[in-house]
Amino acid sequence: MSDLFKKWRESLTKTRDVTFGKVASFFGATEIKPESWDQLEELLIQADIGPETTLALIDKCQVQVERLGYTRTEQLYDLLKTEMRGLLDQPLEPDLTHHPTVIMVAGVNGSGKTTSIAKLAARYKKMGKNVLLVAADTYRAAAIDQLEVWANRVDVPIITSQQNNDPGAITYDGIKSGISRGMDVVLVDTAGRLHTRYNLMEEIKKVYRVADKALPGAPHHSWIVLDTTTGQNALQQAQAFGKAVKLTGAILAKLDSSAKGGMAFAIKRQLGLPVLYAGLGEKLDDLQLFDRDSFVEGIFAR
Ligand SMILES: Nc1nc2c(ncn2[C@@H]2O[C@H](COP(=O)(O)OP(=O)(O)O)[C@@H](O)[C@H]2O)c(=O)[nH]1
Ligand SMILES: [Mg+2]
Repeated sequence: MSDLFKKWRESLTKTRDVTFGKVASFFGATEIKPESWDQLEELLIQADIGPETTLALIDKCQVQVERLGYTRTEQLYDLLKTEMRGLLDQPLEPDLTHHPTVIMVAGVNGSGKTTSIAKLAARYKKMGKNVLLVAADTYRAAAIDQLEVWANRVDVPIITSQQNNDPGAITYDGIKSGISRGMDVVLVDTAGRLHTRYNLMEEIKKVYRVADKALPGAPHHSWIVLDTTTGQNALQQAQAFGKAVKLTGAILAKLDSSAKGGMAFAIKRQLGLPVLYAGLGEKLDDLQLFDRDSFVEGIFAR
């Protein structure tokens, strides 16, 4: 077993123990009966896959079971895993060839934005990139301090301002500074906001417009950080953000402390967003490119 897969498996312990372990134990030397489908449906919904995605999965499996003439639930197990893998992405490292490549990171308060940015900074620095952090979360002084602490730890420069300064202005300055200092990657930490607050959602639109003014085409990537411990709720947040600004990917934070990792299966289908990275812990090197094989094996592995 590779170290990386071990890491995934370990991080998915809660999701496996609380939900997918039950799904796994449904399968065995038993016959597929009409009521088996209802049972499976209930288990998958309980596993936070969401009703819509669950029904789509069940439909696909039913078609295949018919076609292949399967009669036992253990035969259905592999089918289900294959269909589940098909709902997920196997992303490559995102394109970082713009100079600088501007990445905006959004999400609700506490979802894991700042921590994920620190991990991304460490990751890109390790790849040899010059990384600049921009603290555009100007609502809370603590948020600026928190990013500064991370910048010191990762040893990358940071652009900050006073609390309550205009987040658009700091984003503009940050990107301009990234250009003049010849940075490869500029990571912008935006203020956490409730997706239901109209004014704040208008403000984030403005921050995006300002980024494009500072560097036409920016942001090149716009990622939403989703707290996987909130399960299906996180999808509604992403939908609201997606209406305000153009998102290009999702980061799943806190998979290691969530029992609701099943929400990952609904993201591409329902939001049309690839899952790019997963937070598998609180340490700097705990952010990994999303890996669908490790994910599916990890949630079921006994
Ligand atoms: N276990 C775990 N904790 C995380 C992960 N990502 C973030 N956190 C924790 O979640 C909390 C909120 O994170 P923060 O980055 O401040 O969220 P923000 O408000 O969106 O910027 C902090 O205590 C982080 O340590 C993760 O992948 N795993
Ligand atoms: Mg933050």
